[in-house]
Amino acid sequence: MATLACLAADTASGAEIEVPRRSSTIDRAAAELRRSLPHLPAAVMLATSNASHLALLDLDTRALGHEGYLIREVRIGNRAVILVTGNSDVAVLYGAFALLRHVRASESTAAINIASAPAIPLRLLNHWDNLDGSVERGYAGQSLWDWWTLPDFKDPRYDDYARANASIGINGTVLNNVNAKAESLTAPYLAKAAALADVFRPWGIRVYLTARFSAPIELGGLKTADPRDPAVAAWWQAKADEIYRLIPDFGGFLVKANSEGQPGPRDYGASHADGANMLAAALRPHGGTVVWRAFVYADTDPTDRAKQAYSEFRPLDGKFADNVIVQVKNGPIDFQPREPVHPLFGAMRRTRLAAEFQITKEYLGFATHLAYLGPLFEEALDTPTGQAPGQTVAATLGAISGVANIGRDRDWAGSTFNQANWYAFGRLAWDPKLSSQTIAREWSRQTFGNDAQVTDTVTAMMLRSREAVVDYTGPFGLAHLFGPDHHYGPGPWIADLKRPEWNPVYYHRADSDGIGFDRTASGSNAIGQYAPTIAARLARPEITPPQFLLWFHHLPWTYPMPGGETLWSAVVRRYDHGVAEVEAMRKQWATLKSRVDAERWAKTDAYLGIQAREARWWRDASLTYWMSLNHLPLPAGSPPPAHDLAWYKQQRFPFAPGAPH
Ligand code: GCV
Repeated sequence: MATLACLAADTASGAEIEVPRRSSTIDRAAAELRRSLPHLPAAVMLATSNASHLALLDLDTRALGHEGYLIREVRIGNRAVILVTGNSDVAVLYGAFALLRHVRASESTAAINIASAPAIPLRLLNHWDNLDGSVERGYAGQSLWDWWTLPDFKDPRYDDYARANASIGINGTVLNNVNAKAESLTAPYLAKAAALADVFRPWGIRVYLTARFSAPIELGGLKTADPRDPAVAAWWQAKADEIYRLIPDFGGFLVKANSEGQPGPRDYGASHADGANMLAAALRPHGGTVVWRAFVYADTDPTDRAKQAYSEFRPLDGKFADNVIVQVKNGPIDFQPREPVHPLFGAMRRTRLAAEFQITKEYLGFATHLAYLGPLFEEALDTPTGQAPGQTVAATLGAISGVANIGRDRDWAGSTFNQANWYAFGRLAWDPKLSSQTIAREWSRQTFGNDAQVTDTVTAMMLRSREAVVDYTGPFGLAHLFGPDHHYGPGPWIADLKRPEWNPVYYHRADSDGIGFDRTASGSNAIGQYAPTIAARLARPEITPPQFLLWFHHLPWTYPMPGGETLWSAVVRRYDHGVAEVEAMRKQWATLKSRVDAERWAKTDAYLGIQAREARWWRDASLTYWMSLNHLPLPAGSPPPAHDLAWYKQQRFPFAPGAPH
C-alpha cells in the first residue's frame, strides 16, 4: 500500500481513508467522510474503477455509467476495506455521500453492498435570482449570489451550497432568473459566473445561465433578434465563444421565450424550434445544451390555457436539435398544489424533455407553511403517460429541473422543513423509484438524528402535509385561486385582471349551479391531449380520479359523490379536513419539544401557528365566496367563517415577498 495517499486516520478507531489517486473532487469526498464520520466504522478506500488496486477484484462497473457508484466491502491485500468506486471522480464523490447517508440511517456498514446510477442524466436547479439580489418567488431571503462582491470574494457558503447539492446528485445549476436581464451576459457578470463555476466544478456541478432572447439588440446593437438572421446567429456564436473561454465546462442556456412578456422567436414569426436551434448551434462546438421552456400561454389564444403549450410544442416534435432539451412544467398550468401531469410527457418522442418542478412554494404557503413536496414530485414522476406500455413520466425524461428555494437565510430554505424539499427533489431526480416516505425518513434522520420517536413523528407530519395544503386551498382539482401577483392567500372572487387567464374565476367557473372547468369534449377538450387510455378515464366524472374531478369537469353543487353526499358537502369536508390536519401537525410537533433543539423547534412551532391561522383563512374565505354563489348552508358541524366576504376581499399584502419586480 506504499502508493496510497492516506488523507485521514481516525486515531480513535484506527480506521482510515485511502485514496490511490488524489484529485480536487476525490479530496473533497475524503474530507466529507472525515468531517461527518470522525469515527469511521471501517477503513474506506475512495478510488475510480480503473485504479490498479482494484484490478484483482474483477468488478463490472459498466452499468454504473459516468456518475453511478458502487460501495462494497472487499479485501485488498490482506485487509478488509469499504470500497467506494465508480467510473469517474464525481461518481466516487456521490458514492462517499451515499456511504454517509447509509451510515446515518443504519449506523452500520456491515455487509454493505450498494450500486446506484442516476436515472436522469441532467439534474438541475433553476434559480430565479435577479442581479439586484432579489429572488422571484424566493422566500428565504436575498439571493445567495452576491453579485456585488463577486468575483473577488467567494463566500464560503458557495462551497457549502455545492456540497449540499453534490450530496444529492445535482449536477447543474442555472444561476439567474428565467425572466432574464441581458446584462447577465455582459463581461463583468460572466466573470462573476465564472468564479462560481470554479467553486462548483470539483463538486461535479456545471453552471448554466438564462439567455434573454433579445440580447443581440440590447447588448449587440443589432436591429433584430430574429433567429433566422445570420448577424443574430453570429452574435450568439461570439457570445458562446466568449463564455467558454471563461467557463470551459459551461452547461448552456435556459430560455423563457414568448412567455409572460419575454421576447422570443415568435416576435419575428419564427418558431420555438427556430429559436432554440439557433442558440444550440452556437453552443454545439463547445458541447453545451439549450434548455428551452415550454411554459407558454398567450392572451391572443382564446382556448383553454391548459392546452396552449401542447398545441404549440407538440407539432414541433422532431424539429429540435439534439442539444436542445424542452423543459415542461409538471402540470399544464403553473405549479399548483395539485395538477394532473402535463400532456406533453410521452407525446414528444423525438425530443429530449425535462420536467420542471417548483421547490420554492409559490402556491403552497411560501416558506411558512409546512408542505413536504416529496409526494407531489413522486405523484407526477410515477404517473403513466399512456403513450407506451408501462411508461411513466419519469421514463420520458432526459433532464429534471427544480426551481430552487434557496436564499441567504441562516437555514438556507426559509425553514427547516423546506430543506426537505430541496433534498427530496435531488433524491428523486437521481432515483425516481424512491418513495417519498423513504426519503422523508432518511431526511429526518440526517436532520434530527436517530431518535425513533422523532423520525416517526416527523415522517408522519411530512407525509400528510402537502395533502393538507391541497385541502385548504383547493380540493378536488380546484386550482389557481390565489391572490394576484404575490400569490399569497385566497382570491377566488378575482375577476378584473387584464388577461382572462390571470383571474381565478377563469379556473373555477363557479356560479349558482355548479363549479369546475369542463375540459371534456363538451368543453375545452383538453383531455384530448392525453393518450386515449388516459383520456377515457377523464371523460366521465364517475371514473375521473376524485383529486382531479373539478379540474376536468363542471358539476352541479348537488352532484352526488361516491358515498352519497353532495359535491358541496364533500368540498366543505375537505376544507375542514385541511384545517384539522394542520392542527394535528401542530400537536405532533409539540410532542417533540424536548427531543429537538430549541431553535429549530421554536421556529417550526411558530410557523405551524401561522399555517394554522392561514389554513383557517383560506377555508373561511373560500367557503364564504362559494356560499355567496350557491346560497347553500354549511353542513351540520362545520363552523361558520370568521368574517363576511367583504372582509376577505379587503385584505391587502403590499409587501408579500417573492412577487416579480
Ligand atoms: C419566473 C409563474 C410565476 C412567475 C414565473 C413564471 C415562470 O407564472 O408566478 O413568477 O416567472 O411562473 O415559470 O416563468
